[in-house]
Amino acid sequence: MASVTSATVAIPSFTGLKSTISKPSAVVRIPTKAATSSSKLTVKSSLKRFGVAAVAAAASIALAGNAMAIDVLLGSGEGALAFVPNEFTIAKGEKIVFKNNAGFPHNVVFDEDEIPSGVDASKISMDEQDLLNAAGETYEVALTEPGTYSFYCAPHQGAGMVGKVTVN
Ligand SMILES: [Cu+2]
Repeated sequence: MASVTSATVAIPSFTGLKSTISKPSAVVRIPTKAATSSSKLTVKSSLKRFGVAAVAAAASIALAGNAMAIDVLLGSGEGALAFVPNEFTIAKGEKIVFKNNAGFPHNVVFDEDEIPSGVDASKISMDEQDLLNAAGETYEVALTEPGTYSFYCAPHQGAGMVGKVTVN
């Protein structure tokens, strides 16, 4: 039971961030309704603590493996021109994998006016002209400077395809 609990604590931090795309396998494996609702409480409290103890959470994420990454879908399953999730928090150095999903072409451009000072937007962005044209194509980036970054999809910025990531 102890190991199950720690698994549900570790995964929800990412389940929350990954939003709809992640498969909550840890929850699925729990057999009873009572266990499921208690694991939801665990999820809630761990997410709350995530903000308060961001440093500790980031440390445990780092310990969990250097291959940690968050997936962000380009285009929602319902066909909306949006990043899913469009607002999330990650540990510095954690990889963001933008995955072309629907409504493409898309791309990922960081707003040079809304990233931490000293960060070169062109080094973390796709070229405005560069587009992901096929389902499953990805663009990966790791942000190493803590702060808040805004990004958008150049073809769909006017349609509201924008996002924000906080790096701790
Ligand atoms: Cu787009």
